[in-house]
Amino acid sequence: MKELLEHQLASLLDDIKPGRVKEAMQYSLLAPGKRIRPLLLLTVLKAYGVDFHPYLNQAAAIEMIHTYSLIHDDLPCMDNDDLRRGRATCHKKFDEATAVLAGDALLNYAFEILLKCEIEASINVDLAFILASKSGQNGMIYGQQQDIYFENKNPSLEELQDIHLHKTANLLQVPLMMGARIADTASISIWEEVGKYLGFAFQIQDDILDVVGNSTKLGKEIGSDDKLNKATYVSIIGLEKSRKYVDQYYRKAIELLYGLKMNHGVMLEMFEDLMKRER
Ligand code: GRG
Repeated sequence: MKELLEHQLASLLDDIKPGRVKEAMQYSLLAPGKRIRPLLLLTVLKAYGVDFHPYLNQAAAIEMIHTYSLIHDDLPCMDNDDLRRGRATCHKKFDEATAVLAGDALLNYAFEILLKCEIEASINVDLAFILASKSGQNGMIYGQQQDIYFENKNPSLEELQDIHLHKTANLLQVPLMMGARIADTASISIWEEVGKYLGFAFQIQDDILDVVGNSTKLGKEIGSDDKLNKATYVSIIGLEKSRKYVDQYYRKAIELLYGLKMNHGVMLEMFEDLMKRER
């Protein structure tokens, strides 16, 4: 599944006009990311017994939006990071203008690809709507805004959770909701809920790894939250309680999965990998 996706990501960029922006798009998109979001879509389809092969472009579109967000998040005007996915960040490898444009280009190209897919038009529109709304100013971008706003401040756990919902969970909800729209439309809101808890767990795990993780395995510098004076679950309630929250949120997501008519084992396998993640 992952190899097919990697191949699709690379070949989709063949059609881009040559130049530094294309090189930067290739550099960041084809870097060794975990591909969690696109694999979640393909895994949901598999769990419902739907052939995932016709949906590789939808999966690739989600990864493009995710990669654009990482490129912009690393810029000096945001988190100012030097390392991402084990490599120099896009603006370090190229320059800031090229990195901004590569992010913008991936954002637009994601929708080009999605809208060109030859599937039923009403499903296509719904998939594009899910991706646009969850990654826009009512979703991921709002989360980024709040994340920046709360630097050097002391947010409450509720405020922190609101950041996590938008910055992280919203884009993890996308593949689950897209998969549901394709395979089991009536369950979209349950999958949205699954994505919310998955996102909460995933972000707290990320904050834990930023303190106790291994920079080589993670492919990025650790201690970045501390450097930017960002409050996290770990800084507010400590490591042990944060680990309990991770466990609790994964459990809530998994409980919801059992209420759905599909092959639970396929989905659980992926969730178990995520629970054990070290990067
Ligand atoms: C629109 C100007 C503009 C910026 C958008 C929203 C945003 C910038 C950035 C958010 C990026 C971010 C750090 C989100 C938190 C979620 C998270 C833990 C991302 C890392 O995801 P992984 O671990 O990364 O799946 P890989 O590299 O494996 O894909």
